[in-house]
Amino acid sequence: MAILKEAKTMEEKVAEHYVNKVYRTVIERNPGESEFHQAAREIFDSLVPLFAKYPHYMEQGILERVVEPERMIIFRVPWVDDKGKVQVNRGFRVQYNSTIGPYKGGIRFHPSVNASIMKFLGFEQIFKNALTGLPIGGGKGGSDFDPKDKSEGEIMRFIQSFMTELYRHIGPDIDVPAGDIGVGAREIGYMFGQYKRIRGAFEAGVFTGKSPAYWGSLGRTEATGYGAVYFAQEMLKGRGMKLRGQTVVVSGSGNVSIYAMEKAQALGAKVVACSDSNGYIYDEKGINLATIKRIKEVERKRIKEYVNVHPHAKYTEGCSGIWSIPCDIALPCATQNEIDEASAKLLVKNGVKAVVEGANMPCTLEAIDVFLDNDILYGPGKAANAGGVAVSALEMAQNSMRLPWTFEEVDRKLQEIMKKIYRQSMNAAEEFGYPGNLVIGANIAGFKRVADAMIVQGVI
Ligand code: NDP
Ligand code: 2IT
Repeated sequence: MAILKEAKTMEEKVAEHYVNKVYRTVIERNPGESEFHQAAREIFDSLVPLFAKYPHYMEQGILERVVEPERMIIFRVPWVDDKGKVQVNRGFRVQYNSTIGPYKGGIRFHPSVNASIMKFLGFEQIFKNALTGLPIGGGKGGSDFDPKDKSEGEIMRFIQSFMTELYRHIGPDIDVPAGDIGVGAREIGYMFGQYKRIRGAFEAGVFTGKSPAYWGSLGRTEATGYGAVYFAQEMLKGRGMKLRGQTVVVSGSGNVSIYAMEKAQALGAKVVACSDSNGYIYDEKGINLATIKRIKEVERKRIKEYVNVHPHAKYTEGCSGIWSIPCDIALPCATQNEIDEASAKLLVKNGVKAVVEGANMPCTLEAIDVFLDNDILYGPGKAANAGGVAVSALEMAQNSMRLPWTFEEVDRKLQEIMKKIYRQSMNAAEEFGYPGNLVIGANIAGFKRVADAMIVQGVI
């Protein structure tokens, strides 16, 4: 067992035996899908104390049901590149769980996308969405399309082809996609345009993360990064600490990273490093965010350009070295498994106080163990990065009302939601005998909400 060191009581031993049995089925049914196995292992281990106290969840077979996606759609995406050559990518949508709302979750465009990554993200999304307290089920989608070396025209044509299949599976009350790695407001715009054209109806609520020009929510762009920092603030407060004056390292330089850096800086922290998939920059004077935004959001170039403008800063090739920079707070905001056991040990050795996940599953199970064993504050992604999908749900609410809220109103609601997720997770951790353990707390709180709703809906 990784998260839960050892079952303490007889009831926990019974529950442990049960989750291990279900876990073996997951491995057999999904051979070779290591990311999915990892996400399942973390959640399953966390649920042992819940099942020990409330065995009816085991009797109702909730775990067996919830780990199996309601459906998974895999489709061909043919398109023509700028040279006139036919290209074929693979598209995915995992419609994981619709117990408490329409399937909801982002779309990822990255060459690594496969069934394992889709399922790990979709499975996590169910419990993350439940934690927000808003009416959204869990889903995820994407493609192995790599937007990086593509022209604007190629990206649009690819998306139009992608949507020509996906449109039949989604809808404002069915499945509501949004962005993730490689998908931002530009890509959502092309998806929405094609959906509207095929569907012949203006259904604003079918996507979130839209441009505010056509009823996207103000504050959605900032929501995941801001939310992660609000969550970090609550964690620090719990130990009598503040964000002000802390040194922060943020991996990535995409949507989540940029707005995590913006909020951390606004609250008085010093952000000294960020990265992309090629390397990282260290700026001991503090990262100049205007430069990062220009390079990444406007010019869509590589992070190493930063040192051309700020020659005192240092660029290093390779990603994992960023975790060797001493910091008080680490915010992994790039991708899965970016902090392994060795990086975790290095962070601890260098005095890290809190690790808060802006990305989904950025820490390996071994890394999480290192943080928990050393009593480092550890904020798991499904709680800490839930601000993005929470504001997505607020976007759906505004679209249903056909009325927009101000940025301030959305931001105020986001802060309340992040505080509530923190409190809920801490309370569950305490109630089930693991005080302060936010992994166990967040997983139990999220799972319980979905499981209770599944029970009252019958065997579904
Ligand atoms: P973006 O595409 O905007 O940015 C991703 C960043 O991570 C880029 O800097 C990218 O570098 C880097 N990156 C991506 N893949 C890798 C890799 N394999 N190795 C190293 N670096 C990599 O994505 P987001 O900011 O939206 O997403 C970041 C993370 O946050 C993901 O885990 C996502 O699932 C999660 N998340 C996103 C939410 C959202 O609202 N967008 C909500 C909740 C979680 P490069 O430019 O070189 O590719
Ligand atoms: O991982 C995530 O929570 C997201 N990519 C955001 C999903 C959403 O529907 O806003």
